[in-house]
Amino acid sequence: MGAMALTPVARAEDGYDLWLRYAPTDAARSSSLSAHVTAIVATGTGPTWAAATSELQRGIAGMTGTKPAVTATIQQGALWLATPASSPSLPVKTDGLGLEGYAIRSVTIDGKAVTLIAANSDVGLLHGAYHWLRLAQTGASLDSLAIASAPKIGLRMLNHWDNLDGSVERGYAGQSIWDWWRLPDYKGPRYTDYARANASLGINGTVLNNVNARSESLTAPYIAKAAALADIFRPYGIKVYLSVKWTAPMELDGLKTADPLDPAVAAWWKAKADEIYKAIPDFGGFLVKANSEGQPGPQDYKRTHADGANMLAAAVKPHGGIVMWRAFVYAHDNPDDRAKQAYSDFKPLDGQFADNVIVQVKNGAIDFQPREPFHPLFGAMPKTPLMMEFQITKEYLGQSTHLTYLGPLFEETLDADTFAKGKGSTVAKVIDGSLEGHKLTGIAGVANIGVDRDWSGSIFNQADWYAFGRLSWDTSLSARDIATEWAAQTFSPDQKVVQPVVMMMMGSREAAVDYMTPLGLAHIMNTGHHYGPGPWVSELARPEWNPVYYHKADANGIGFDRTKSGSNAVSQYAPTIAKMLDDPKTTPERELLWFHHLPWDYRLKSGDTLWDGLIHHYEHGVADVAQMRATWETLRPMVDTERFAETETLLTIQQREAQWWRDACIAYFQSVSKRPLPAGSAAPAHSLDYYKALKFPFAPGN
Ligand code: GCW
Repeated sequence: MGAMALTPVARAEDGYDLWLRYAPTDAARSSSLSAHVTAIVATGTGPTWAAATSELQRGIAGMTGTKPAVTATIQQGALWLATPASSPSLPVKTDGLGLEGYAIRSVTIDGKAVTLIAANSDVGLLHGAYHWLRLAQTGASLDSLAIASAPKIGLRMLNHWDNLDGSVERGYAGQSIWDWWRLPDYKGPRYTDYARANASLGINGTVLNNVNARSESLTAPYIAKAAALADIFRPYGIKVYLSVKWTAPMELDGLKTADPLDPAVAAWWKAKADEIYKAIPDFGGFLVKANSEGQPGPQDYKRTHADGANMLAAAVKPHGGIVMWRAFVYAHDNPDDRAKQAYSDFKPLDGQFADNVIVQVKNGAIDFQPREPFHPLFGAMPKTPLMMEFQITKEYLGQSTHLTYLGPLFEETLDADTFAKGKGSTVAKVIDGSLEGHKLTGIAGVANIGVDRDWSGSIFNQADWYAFGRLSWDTSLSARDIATEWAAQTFSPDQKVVQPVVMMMMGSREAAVDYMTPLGLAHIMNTGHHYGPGPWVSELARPEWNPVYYHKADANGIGFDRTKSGSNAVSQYAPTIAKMLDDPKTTPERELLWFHHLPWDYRLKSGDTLWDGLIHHYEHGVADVAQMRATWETLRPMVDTERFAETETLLTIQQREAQWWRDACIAYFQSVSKRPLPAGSAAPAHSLDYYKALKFPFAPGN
């Protein structure tokens, strides 16, 4: 018998490692990496230094098979970590890097070539270490490095909509990763891995609990649990924040009121803040959803959002804390266009907020749709710091089954020009504070994280967490470049893998727009769970919960008239934009039906009538998904079995459901337009009644 081949232990590619896989590289790359890290030179001490050096060791060991030593002496080919405190004779300047940025430089010290990672703080070094590892994993050159990087936005946050019972509102990746029941004692390894993943992107804050908050999270046992998490995250530069319920003083301690101007209420919050800061000295502050979707708030006491925010802000101010006050408000007794209500409520309050309050505004004025015009509050409250709220979890974009990469959505919003101070007043400049000179700046993403082994419900959903983090650090990055580096780290730096993956990702969001809500349509998803089509839904108690409210399709046409002769939502934008959006001819077609109600015979730029064009968009969406599937199939030999098969199956679901969206929407719109389908378009597979009868009582995340 000949020698038996040893079966290699299969590398588990179940997605747990995210983009920090540090997979073995080929021999040439491996020896180049080893030559660039003959040792890690580190003279600082403490948990953040340990996190940085052990991450570098883990990364190099994974990629090359050899773990470099950590030493205090510089040698040829070393990777040298240094702050002005650890190395007083630092050969590079660190001014301009702030407390979180870093420089990476190829330098020669005493005749020895080394790669220096320099920063003003330990956390800056950690960020620099992750940047270097990104270069290493993506196959970039490690020679002649001259990198300097610092974030422009101060607060780069995840918002968890996680409930104390372990469920996650709009979560599609399993239960909450916070094991509230066994905290503060049991601190599983996932918490550290969560911190590593976030630190690798520069995310520096996390709101642990749902904005639909329970007051129990402010009780002593839960403060202790939050403190345990804060202790784990601290070395990674991540602060903990909590969502608060407005009526907590009444619910927890029997106060008669939650009126923000009542001194007893203010005193309660002050004492509560003191209690929290005793347990978590670097606690970040509060996030508040008030007077929105049934949540209590200051308006219940005839006070304004500013009254409420400022009272809380005073409570955390002595400790350096902040208040993030959400502008996601619309009221059941307000008959005005829902898209206008946040602006109407908040714009008059500009200038009234305390200096440690930041108003958190969703990217669009309705609710995280596949496409929305940027929120009119951006650029409209010059005296108030505004932070962005994106949704990473894909409530309206196919949840954890559809591949819809959100990078292009984030990028489109950040690059949108508000014209608030003339051309070039982008949303990115509003939120990084540069447009109006604000120091308090922030961006938040509603997390898509759960206990699923792959964290995010699918491998490709991880890219949305990644893209959010990267753009938070640097809003000028392109969605394409981010997809490219994500694909290289997640699958392989081989261009034969990266290019097709990036192609799939970059077209995926527009495909979803096309098969769900083309030409500026919005919110025609089925009710409650928001999964699948429901353009016919019209029976819900509140008008603005019904899809028919949003599309207004009838025998004559379709779309929501937000022009001067309609709801006049256009007037909430700067005059240049308002004028452009008031006329369908100058409105970008991708937002056409968001702003205009148009006859079915309206001519699109393609020459199609609106009716025919709508059908064609639905069909493009379906065809694009078929193309994505075909592209993925070409990758079969190059992607590990487990992750290949998952994506293959999910794309099969997506194609079937894109077809479902197309057929159900066409069946419905045809029932109102009474028009024939354009030549070559197939009739829906089933009757409208069939689609209406589909029910999903146990859809996740609801
Ligand atoms: O529209 C919605 C979601 C809710 C969410 C709300 C919000 C947390 O469907 O689940 O509640 O937005 O952002 O407050």
